[in-house]
Amino acid sequence: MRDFDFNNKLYVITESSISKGRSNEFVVKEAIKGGAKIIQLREKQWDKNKIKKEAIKLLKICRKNNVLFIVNDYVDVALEIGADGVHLGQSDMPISEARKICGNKLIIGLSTHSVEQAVKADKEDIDYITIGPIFKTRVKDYTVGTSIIKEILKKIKKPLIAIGGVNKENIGEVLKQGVKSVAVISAVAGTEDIKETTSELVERIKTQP
Ligand code: TZP
Ligand code: MG
Repeated sequence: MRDFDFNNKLYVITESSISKGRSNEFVVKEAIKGGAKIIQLREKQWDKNKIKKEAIKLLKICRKNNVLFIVNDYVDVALEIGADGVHLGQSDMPISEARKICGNKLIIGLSTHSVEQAVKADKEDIDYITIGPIFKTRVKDYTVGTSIIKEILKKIKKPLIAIGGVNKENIGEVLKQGVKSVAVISAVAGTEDIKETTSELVERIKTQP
């Protein structure tokens, strides 16, 4: 799976607390119907056991639909259930340690929040890099803006994915900076018509400038 093509993809991340009472299974199924090609389970308030159980269910849905499935934070859970990858942040375990644990069995993605972090991440044994929050979002108290994307793209080789406050209204500004893929939580999980919104975002990514 480490040869997955991260270009021109919509990456949908779960967050059950903003999903209007709908289950992650429902959100994921609808997002996949709309054309999402990467799904991440990200539940910061849940314990590991609950995450593992949920991950098994979501992995099954993703497998059936040939969609990539990534677990946030837990390398061991991702490995145990046979997920495609794990997503780590700047304060999670070092990439070298994570890679030692999983070998080439998992894709590793890393969150970055500055040019410096992205350039450093590009030298690590990882498969994609996220940059954000581009716009204002619930989970962080700062933004990095859109122009950082262009700056980072000049300096790195690994696939870059923009995240943070991206939605139907502003995705054009993000894609204009040259990034090929975008990750969203609330734009999909928090919208009424998940399938329709996903397919609009996917269409914008496919037809980006
Ligand atoms: N990392 C940077 S911004 C963000 C994460 C996990 C949250 C993105 O959520 P939303 O709802 O798409 O702004
Ligand atoms: Mg983390």
